[in-house]
Amino acid sequence: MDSVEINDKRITMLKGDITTQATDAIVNAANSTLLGGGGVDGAIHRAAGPELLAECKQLKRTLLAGHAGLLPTGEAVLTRGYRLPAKYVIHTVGPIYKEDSDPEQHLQRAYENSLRVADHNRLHSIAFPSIGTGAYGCPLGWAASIALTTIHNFLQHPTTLTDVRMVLYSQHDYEVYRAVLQRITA
Ligand code: AR6
Repeated sequence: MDSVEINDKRITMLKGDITTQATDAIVNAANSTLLGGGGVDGAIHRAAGPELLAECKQLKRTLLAGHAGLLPTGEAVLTRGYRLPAKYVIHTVGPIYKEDSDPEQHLQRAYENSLRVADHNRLHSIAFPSIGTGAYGCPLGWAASIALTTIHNFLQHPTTLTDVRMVLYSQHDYEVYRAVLQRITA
């Protein structure tokens, strides 16, 4: 199943590069430093241009000053999208699977807080990558189940969001997410 409708809202699975999505926001699977990195984080910073890193540095000095300039695992912050087709980037941090004290709760919070930030800013569309399943080593099926259950539950309540996309980078990831969507909405 590629998509599911909940009231007048839709969750869609896509295979591709999240930096090409023209949604109100795309989500970045960042690390706590917010200074960029590899994987989807690197791709988003390259496509957005240097202004994105400058805004992240400013957030570290202001909003995140009380946390030593770090974004805690499971939290989410918003910046502009600069040269991206998306208007905003919501940066969140997934759990490092083998090191985290409670990876399930932290991955769930990463999705939920990203959705909350989008709703708070009255956004209508958002695209997520598969948070935590690259460098951070989260098992794919486990992460897909948490991701899609959290999104599905969030859309049961009133929200400005009507279009939530999961953008999977490989055919294998896409197929796993599709199967999990089918299972949780059966
Ligand atoms: N579009 C969509 N998905 C992508 C793209 C893209 N352009 N590029 C990679 N992916 P990862 P994590 C997929 O490692 O596990 C960074 O260095 C990728 O195939 O990007 O949360 C950060 O700075 C995988 O399925 O994120 C952190 O240090 C998924 O995105 C750390 O990695 C997530 O893989 C975060 O690790």
